[in-house]
Amino acid sequence: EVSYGQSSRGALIVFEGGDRCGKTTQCRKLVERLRSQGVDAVMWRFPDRSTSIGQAINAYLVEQSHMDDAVAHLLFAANRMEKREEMLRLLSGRTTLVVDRYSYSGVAYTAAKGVPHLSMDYCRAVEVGLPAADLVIFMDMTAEATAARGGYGQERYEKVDFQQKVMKAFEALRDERWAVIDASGTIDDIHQKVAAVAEPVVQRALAGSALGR
Ligand code: DGP
Ligand code: NA
Ligand code: NA
Repeated sequence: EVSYGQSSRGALIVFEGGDRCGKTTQCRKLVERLRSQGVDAVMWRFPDRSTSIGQAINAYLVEQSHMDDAVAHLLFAANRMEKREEMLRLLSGRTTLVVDRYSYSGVAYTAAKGVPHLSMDYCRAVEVGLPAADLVIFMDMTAEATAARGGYGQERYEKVDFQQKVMKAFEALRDERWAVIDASGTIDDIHQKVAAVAEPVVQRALAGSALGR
């Protein structure tokens, strides 16, 4: 993980959670809110399916292709790494990045597969060098509850038993930068909770004070 010292910069805010937890909606609403306050903010998502690596990932997710688990893991990581320089450039230029999934998904989804040679430590190792998140907003919802949502089951990982393992893996990754938010409420209630944890982090980054919360 890269640290940026104490100069004024944008914040890196990451949303994580299981599939269909509502992250994407909340990312959009947070970016809108920050912009309305005059904060330069953009939304990104990983995997970024627009790059050539992202297209290979998309084919894998929609089950048009098979890949060895390690290869899939490395491609997801490479898809973040190919954005590394741009992320650092934007953050140091005081743009706040609101990112729909990041390295935590990288570790949790692969670790949930239970492949012996793909340990959590191995999974983490290939993420080294990416900018560290200032805040991780974890959208907490059970695998059973998300499975009841529309469109569920269309992609490779959208299966209840697998999502339960993903949620366990996420639990093992939690640290002091995480804010766990109940994702079963209304869109507006969740948004208020998100804003309450995100705004101070953004202001601190822009003010150039110490990282984190
Ligand atoms: P989304 O577009 O947010 O629904 O993500 C697509 C799927 O890819 C979702 O099931 C989560 C999974 N995913 C996201 N990042 C990674 C990663 O780095 N590694 C693995 N194995 N899966 C990931
Ligand atoms: Na999904
Ligand atoms: Na999503």
